Amino acid sequence: FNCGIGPLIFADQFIQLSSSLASKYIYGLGEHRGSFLHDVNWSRYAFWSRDVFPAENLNLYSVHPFYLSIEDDGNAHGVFLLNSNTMEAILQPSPSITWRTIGGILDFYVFLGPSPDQVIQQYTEVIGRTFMPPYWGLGFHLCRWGYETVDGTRKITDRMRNAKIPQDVQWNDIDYAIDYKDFTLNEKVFGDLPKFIDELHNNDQHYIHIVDPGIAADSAPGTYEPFDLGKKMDIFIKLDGKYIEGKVWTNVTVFPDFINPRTSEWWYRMISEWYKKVHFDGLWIDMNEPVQFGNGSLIGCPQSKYDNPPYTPGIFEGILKAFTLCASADQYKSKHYDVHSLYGLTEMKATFEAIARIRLEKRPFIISRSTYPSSGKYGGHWLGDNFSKWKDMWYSIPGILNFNMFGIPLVGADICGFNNNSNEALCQRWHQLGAFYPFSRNHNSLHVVNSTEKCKDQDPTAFSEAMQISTRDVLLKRYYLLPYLYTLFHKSHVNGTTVARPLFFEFPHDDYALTVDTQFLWGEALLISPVLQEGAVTVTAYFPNHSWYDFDTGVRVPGLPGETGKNLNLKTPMDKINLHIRGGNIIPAQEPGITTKESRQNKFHLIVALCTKNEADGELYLDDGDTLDAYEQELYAYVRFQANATSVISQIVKLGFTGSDSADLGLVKVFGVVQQPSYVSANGVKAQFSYKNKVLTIEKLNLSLLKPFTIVWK
Ligand SMILES: *[C@@H]1O[C@H](CO)[C@@H](O)[C@H](O)[C@H]1NC(C)=O
Ligand SMILES: *[C@@H]1O[C@H](CO)[C@@H](O)[C@H](O)[C@H]1NC(C)=O
Ligand SMILES: *[C@@H]1O[C@H](CO)[C@@H](O)[C@H](O)[C@H]1NC(C)=O
Ligand SMILES: *[C@@H]1O[C@H](CO)[C@@H](O)[C@H](O)[C@H]1NC(C)=O
Ligand SMILES: *[C@@H]1O[C@H](CO)[C@@H](O)[C@H](O)[C@H]1NC(C)=O
Ligand SMILES: *[C@@H]1O[C@H](CO)[C@@H](O)[C@H](O)[C@H]1NC(C)=O
Ligand SMILES: *[C@@H]1O[C@H](CO)[C@@H](O)[C@H](O)[C@H]1NC(C)=O
Ligand SMILES: *[C@@H]1O[C@H](CO)[C@@H](O)[C@H](O)[C@H]1NC(C)=O
Ligand SMILES: *[C@@H]1O[C@H](CO)[C@@H](O)[C@H](O)[C@H]1NC(C)=O
Ligand SMILES: CC(=O)N[C@H]1CO[C@H](CO)[C@@H](O)[C@@H]1O
Repeated sequence: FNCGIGPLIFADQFIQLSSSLASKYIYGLGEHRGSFLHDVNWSRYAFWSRDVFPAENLNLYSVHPFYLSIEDDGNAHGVFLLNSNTMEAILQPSPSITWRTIGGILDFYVFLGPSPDQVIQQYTEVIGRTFMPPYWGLGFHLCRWGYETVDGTRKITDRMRNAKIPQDVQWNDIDYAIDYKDFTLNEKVFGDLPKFIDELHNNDQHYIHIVDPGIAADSAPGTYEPFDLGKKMDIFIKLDGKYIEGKVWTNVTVFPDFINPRTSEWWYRMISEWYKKVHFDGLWIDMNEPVQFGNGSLIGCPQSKYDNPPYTPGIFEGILKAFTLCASADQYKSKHYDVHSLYGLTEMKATFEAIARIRLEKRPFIISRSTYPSSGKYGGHWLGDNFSKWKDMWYSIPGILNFNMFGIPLVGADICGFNNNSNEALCQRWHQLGAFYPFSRNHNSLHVVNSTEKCKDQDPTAFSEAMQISTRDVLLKRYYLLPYLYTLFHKSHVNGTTVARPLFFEFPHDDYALTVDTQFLWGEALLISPVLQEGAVTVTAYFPNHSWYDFDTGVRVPGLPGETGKNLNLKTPMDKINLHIRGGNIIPAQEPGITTKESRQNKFHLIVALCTKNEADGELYLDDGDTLDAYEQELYAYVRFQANATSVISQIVKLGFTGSDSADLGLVKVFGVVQQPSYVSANGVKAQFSYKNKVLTIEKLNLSLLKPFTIVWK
């Protein structure tokens, strides 16, 4: 971090600082769309939260002035500039970086790793660790804008259940409200919503709907409590002493100032009133860049040093007021100019606190479009309003990898794409990839862009039998792997480790791995190599120099480890996604049901993948899945597994949870057992087993994961 390469400029509304970069391998600087590895050939990344259809070179919904760099010796470090003003970072070929911000101070944090994942652990130690999602939140979510009625929604949920396709959560977009107003229920078409939510709950499913921050201000006094009470509590953003009025979904809209502590109380009161009627399980907060359809307000913005700064970083449309509020508007203790990009974060925090109070002692589940460093403490993110296009599907991988680095591991893109119509092949492939998004949701728009044509249904049951079978299989695979995913979220909650991560996080010395963004890992063990191209039935997948096994068959990837890593061509017919487990790991899994509740009654499995030294280990975190602070209150169990050439044993690290769900281990598969065993025992009792392709499968076990066990073969 050498700042001697250019002058420091520190003027009112203009601060510039340059530093050299350790290498041209630089990642992060969000939210921007593009390949995961940045190009240092004069690329400019602007920061100012903005609602716009994602495209290259645009400042998008979130702001994350953080980068991670891999040095020539494979060590990693991270740099975070804690500044919320409009900014830009310019990458230059020397290689170097220039930061320009038009406010605030230079508050830099440097994280020295040295491994990439340690950089993220150190970064999240500063900005806050991941919230622990409820177990059901890791199930499959389904949404669209345009179900139109409760029956329209119910029809799809029923169709999914009849097709036995896993689904934990049904969502609604803004269709449920009257004229898009928050906390109103359009009784004509959604009057039945409370009953529908009860039905979902009775089926062990959950319900989430959208809420926007803009509050309608054009109703007669006494007819719309969110505005009336907000006015009484004086919590809206002002300009020149009056509420700044804009247009969002309603013609006259005002904007709660979530930085003001009174606003959290108002928000809590609104949500808790609403909850008396609508028993949602989580909230989806959108439009919180914040969006205002126009320039600044209904009457524009004053001429001021804030609205017309001497220098404006390279943001979309080049003006601060575009599609949002005037920068000169007053928020609690500061100008919108300084805190614009914190709007989403502050709304997430207020929403988290409200839900924690309302759903007593249960975990809040929040997905937000706009985020800022620390947002991961309160919720997750989806990648915005993408198109139903193959390229957008690919871009979702850099997207989820970035947000894992930003401390927001609960992230995914809209499966099948949001805007425009999807098609069966794209949707089938996208479900295969989306089954491995940490946050897995299919969501669709109302209309085709710039048209009145309604978007075609894109839930799995809208397609052929073959597509449904393939989607069911891959979602069941996700559910099978949930104990592993949940354990990864626990690690993220406790230590800030990433959940989904790029290959180079595990292989930072491998130059080729530094460029891969068409594949990714869950934790350190599971490699996901999806089809991203139309018509393709093979995937060229990169395998770093290590032992790897096909997750389905247990067959070892040939020739590895060898001299170096290898690109291999994998056959990938329409109904397949390539999953590989890395030697040296033990993954806990559980026989899947079509809800997480059902899955949790089933037997656990362990998938053991021996490395070349014939060793493997892994962990399992278990709790009741929804108690707030289960870890902090020590209401959890933690089990460590170890294997070698002749045994798998467990060790109970913590036993604070014994719960009513299943903790029975029914099956253990060991990949890479070189010789056929003749005898297998579990806790000294003879066990049933089979052996094929160097895979030892030990079946019909009757072991509890909450007691130490020893499985031995010879
Ligand atoms: C950098 O970009 C310029 C202009 O687009 C181009 O001419 C040049 O070849 C690029 N250099 C590298 C190293 O890619
Ligand atoms: C919003 O304004 C439009 C155009 O002026 C008008 O047609 C519409 O009725 C207004 N909507 C409401 C709810 O007042
Ligand atoms: C916002 O202002 C810009 C620049 O003055 C102008 O080009 C644009 O049309 C305005 N947008 C709206 C919605 O008024
Ligand atoms: C979306 O669909 C419309 C109507 O078919 C088409 O005109 C438009 O180009 C599509 N947009 C994209 C980005 O594909
Ligand atoms: C929709 O139409 C507007 C106005 O004609 C145009 O500027 C915009 O690019 C179109 N959007 C898409 C995604 O086609
Ligand atoms: C967190 O990190 C510490 C220190 O490295 C380690 O001992 C502990 O096992 C980690 N906890 C989890 C849940 O991974
Ligand atoms: C690849 O792995 C093998 C076995 O661990 C090792 O002998 C070899 O040196 C590795 N190659 C490289 C380039 O690190
Ligand atoms: C494997 O682990 C078991 C249990 O810890 C131990 O008794 C045995 O000696 C180990 N075997 C080898 C080959 O290391
Ligand atoms: C499983 O084990 C439990 C206790 O360890 C025992 O009570 C039960 O009979 C066993 N079941 C079978 C099918 O072996
Ligand atoms: C699927 C997809 O295209 N995802 C992209 C959507 O847009 C966000 C914002 O740019 C990107 O981060 C995603 O990669």
